[in-house]
Amino acid sequence: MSKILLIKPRFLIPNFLQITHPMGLMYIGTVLKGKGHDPKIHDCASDYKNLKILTRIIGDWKPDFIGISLIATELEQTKEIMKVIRHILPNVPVIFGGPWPSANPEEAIRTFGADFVVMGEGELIFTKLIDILNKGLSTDSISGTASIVKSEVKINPGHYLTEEELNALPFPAWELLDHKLYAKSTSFACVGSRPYMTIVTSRGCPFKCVYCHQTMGKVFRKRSVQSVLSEMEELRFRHGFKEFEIIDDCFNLDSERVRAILTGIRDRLGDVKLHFPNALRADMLEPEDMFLFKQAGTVSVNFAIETSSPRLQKMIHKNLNIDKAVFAINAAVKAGILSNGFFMIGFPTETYEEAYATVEFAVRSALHRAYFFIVTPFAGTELAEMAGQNINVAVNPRKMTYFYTSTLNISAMSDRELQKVFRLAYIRFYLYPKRLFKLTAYHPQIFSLLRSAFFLLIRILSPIRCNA
Ligand code: B12
Ligand code: SF4
Repeated sequence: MSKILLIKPRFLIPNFLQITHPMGLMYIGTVLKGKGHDPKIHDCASDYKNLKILTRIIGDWKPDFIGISLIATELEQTKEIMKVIRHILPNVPVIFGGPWPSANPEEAIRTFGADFVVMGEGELIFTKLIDILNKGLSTDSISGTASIVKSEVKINPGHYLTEEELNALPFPAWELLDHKLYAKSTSFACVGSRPYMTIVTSRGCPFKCVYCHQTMGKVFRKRSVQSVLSEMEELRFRHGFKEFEIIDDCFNLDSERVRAILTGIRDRLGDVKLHFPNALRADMLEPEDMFLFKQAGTVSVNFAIETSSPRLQKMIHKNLNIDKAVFAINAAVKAGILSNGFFMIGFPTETYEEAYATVEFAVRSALHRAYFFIVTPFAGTELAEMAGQNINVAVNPRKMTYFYTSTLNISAMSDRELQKVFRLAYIRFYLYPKRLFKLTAYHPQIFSLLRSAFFLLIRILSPIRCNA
């Protein structure tokens, strides 16, 4: 049995904790436990400023292995975490996993000092790696890993879990988390802090949006309806959770399955609240589906529209049918669901007129809330290639905030035009009396709404650092 510390670095803005349960680590934790290991999860949101708790855990508990799960924005804190680890336990094997290392294994090893990278879904590969390390066997050729072999980074491609393997996984290790941390933080759904649990019912997405890291692969793999409902029943009746956030990349790809899950929730779970913050594919929803969402307890949904321009929809390979999306939004609002939209401004070749048309689309829509983001070409995406820059240098994590991840202007707009349309977007959308009234009436927590308004102001007022 090995003691394995699983660390979740964070990227936060002061006093604004928007975090999600570290699902990847909970899945890895449950498999490790099944193999007789002793895993512990540490979420750095709890000691974000000084990593004091983490330092104590590493010093006192002395794990045999350390795993770190990170996305692109968490690189800066990962550097600090690595300093703490190497200071206290210089020789402990450190394994990186998650979206960023999976896309950048060489940099994870050379620049950040990981001993191994597990690429893609880690449940089976990580457990195998630990087993091989414990037996003292060669780690040079384990598929799905990267490591230094003869002074070179050797990458051994892996494969995604099959649907059968996905369904065979035990439920996530909820017991490894400090639930109070998530209950007091702002969740992905942005409806205020309260106890809730996150659920992943499928993995992978067949679409090919150019800005997406596509970390879960192109094959949609679904958990069985029975498995999803059993997980929710266990959370509801054994652990007392009444609120759930479903964060699949494409929850509504298979309409029949969606209807079966929602009907099951309605009939078997009783009085629960559901949120779909990682967005539903709006043009694949029949308007009448939204009533079933509501009957099952849905409080909020997000729709990722990104742009109203058919030209740009094609260019970014999202190909969203805007007319159908409008039907879905209207149906969701009519059903009494808090409906939010995600929009992106500043795609390559995007003109001021196109960006402004997207803003107008949002303003005229029935959406309660809209989030506008400036397009960020992250390394490893097709968008980064389209933007044609040395993105690892140009997108500087030190200069990012949650709202302004982009430090680049890759559009056809001047920096001034981009800033203008971005600010106008928020002002035009929210300074609309009818919308403000509806938003206040629908929003589940007024305090959280006021806090969002405060951060909205920061968003509008702070300077955007283009080409910094
Ligand atoms: C929840 C979520 C959020 C939450 C929480 C983010 C966080 N810091 O944890 C919120 C809403 C805050 C968020 C925000 C953003 N997000 Co986000 N988000 C997600 C989402 C939808 C789900 C993550 C999840 O739980 N997945 C399910 C679990 C099971 O998968 P997993 O975590 O990847 O874990 C598996 C493997 O990666 C691996 N693994 C993971 N960790 C480890 C560790 C070890 C040791 C090992 C061995 C293996 C391993 O094994 C796990 C099990 O199979 C993903 C999309 C996705 N499908 O994953 C995007 C995603 C992670 N987000 C992404 C991005 C870009 C962002 C933003 C930058 C967006 C923006 N504003 O521009 C912001 C950043 C905000 C911030 N504060 O850092 C990208 C990350 C790309 C990258 N290369 O880093 C993703 C992948 C979306 C995408 N497809 O492009 N996000
Ligand atoms: S629909 Fe979402 S998960 Fe799928 S490719 Fe587009 S951004 Fe990525």
